[in-house]
Amino acid sequence: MALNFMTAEEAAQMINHNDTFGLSGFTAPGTPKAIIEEVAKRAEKEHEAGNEFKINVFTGASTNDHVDGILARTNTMGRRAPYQNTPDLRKRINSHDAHYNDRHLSEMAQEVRYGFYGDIDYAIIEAADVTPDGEVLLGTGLGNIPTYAAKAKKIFIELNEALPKTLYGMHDVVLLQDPPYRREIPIFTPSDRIGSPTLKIDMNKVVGVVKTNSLDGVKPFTEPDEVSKQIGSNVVNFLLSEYRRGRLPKEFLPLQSGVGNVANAVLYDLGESNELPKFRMYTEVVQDAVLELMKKEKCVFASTCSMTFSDETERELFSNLDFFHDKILMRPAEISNNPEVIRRLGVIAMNTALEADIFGGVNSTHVLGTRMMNGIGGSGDFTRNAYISIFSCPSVTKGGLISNIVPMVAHADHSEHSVDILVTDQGVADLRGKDPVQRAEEIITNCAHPLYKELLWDYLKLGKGGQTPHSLAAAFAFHTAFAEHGDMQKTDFSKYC
Ligand code: 0RQ
Repeated sequence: MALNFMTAEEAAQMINHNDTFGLSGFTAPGTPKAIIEEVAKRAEKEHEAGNEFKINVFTGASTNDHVDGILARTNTMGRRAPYQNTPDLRKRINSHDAHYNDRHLSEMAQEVRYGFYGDIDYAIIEAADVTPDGEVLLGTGLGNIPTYAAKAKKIFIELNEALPKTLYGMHDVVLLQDPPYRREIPIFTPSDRIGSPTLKIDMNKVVGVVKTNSLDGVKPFTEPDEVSKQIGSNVVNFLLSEYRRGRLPKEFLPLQSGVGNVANAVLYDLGESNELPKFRMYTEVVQDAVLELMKKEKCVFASTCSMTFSDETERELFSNLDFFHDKILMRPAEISNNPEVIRRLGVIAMNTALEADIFGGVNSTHVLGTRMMNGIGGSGDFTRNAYISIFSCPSVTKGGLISNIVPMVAHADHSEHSVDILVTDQGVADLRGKDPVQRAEEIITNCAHPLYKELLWDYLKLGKGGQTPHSLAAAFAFHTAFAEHGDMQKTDFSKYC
């Protein structure tokens, strides 16, 4: 079948108010870059004419400014799932202009197939290549595109000429059967392939192909600050000590690492250690540090959903693809983040908290309990099923006005049942095998900032019994002190005694 080339503007003219899109990609990589931007421009005109015009967007994870940024600024985002991380969309979500359903990333595809999200009107697939009979070579991030392409009534392809066709062989495309027909996922080591190098689509559904030519626009990392470096070094020392004590197998175990500067710093530090063996990753994103570790032959393989490299690193990858080709395999989110596989492989999970409480609960999503930051992302998929689950965060933020160790988290994403290790710049709390009071002692001693230790000890004394001795009246005293005085150090527990 001949490909029907069109401009992004022509594609946008086909869209109606309240249409639902399933987009390829996971973070910026693999996310379409042209059509949605034109839809947003069209929406602006519709809004000026007094017409309602919004679209609903489902993805693999966060996107890029061509999607979440521009749709938020033009107030064109209706429903959104399962994850986002842009400041503009964050504002729309917190003001209820956009309806955001923050979901575990491993579950989104199956829930769309189960029909929980209604119909998908359009899938947009970013492709490096497409054959007339419907074999799509995907780009640098997959997300949930196998499901969106299968469920969508119509498909657009964004053929990105910046993507080399030599990416062929770096994808492992799978569409799971749903219960009661779901079978085991036969991945026994991160490099096991179970699917196809291309995505097969029904060409009868393809209504247009739009050419683009652009890299993903991921910004390079800034040099980690002293606090991030200290957290990174604490995580690495913890892993080393586990390894020396024989609590990790001598072959080591696959790593998952979240996104951001701390995660990147941890990986660089791991590369510096001569004691740790070569390792593999079973993760959802690989960042710049991973490519460096591969060059040093410290990281020998990464299974991921996306290659979230800065443009500079992406260029380096593309010009040395022969070297990296067999070291990275990209899979759909329901495989990269699959609980069954994570549990089987014994993944060591490293994620970031906004705040943690003295009993081990973690808040990763809601600033001061109410304002959405980004979303749970894949952190729950990995945390709940990991061999060891590590959370890290700075001990204080906003120059010490906020303690990230609090009496009770103001929003619970990960419960104490799933969190094994907490790391701050102050040190490491090992929560394994401890009861709630023992955990509190460990966390206050090792992770709390000196500015807040006494207050946290005072809180622990307030509880009137029970296995987890909270004082329900005072549990949010840190947060209310910040709301009233702009400083958690102004917490006054005397009124609760
Ligand atoms: O505010 O932007 O005004 O400076 O929150 O804080 O320390 O820069 O944190 O960028 O590492 O992100 C948890 C959000 C951490 C992220 C989170 C303020 C702080 C700052 C950001 P400013 P930092 P990071 C893999 C796995 C969930 C998803 C996930 C995240 C801003 O890691 O979204 O893990 N995780 N996915 O000042 C009030 C506190 C605060 C606070 C920090 N306790 N109270 N404000 N801040 N702590 C990826 C995928 O799934 C794709």
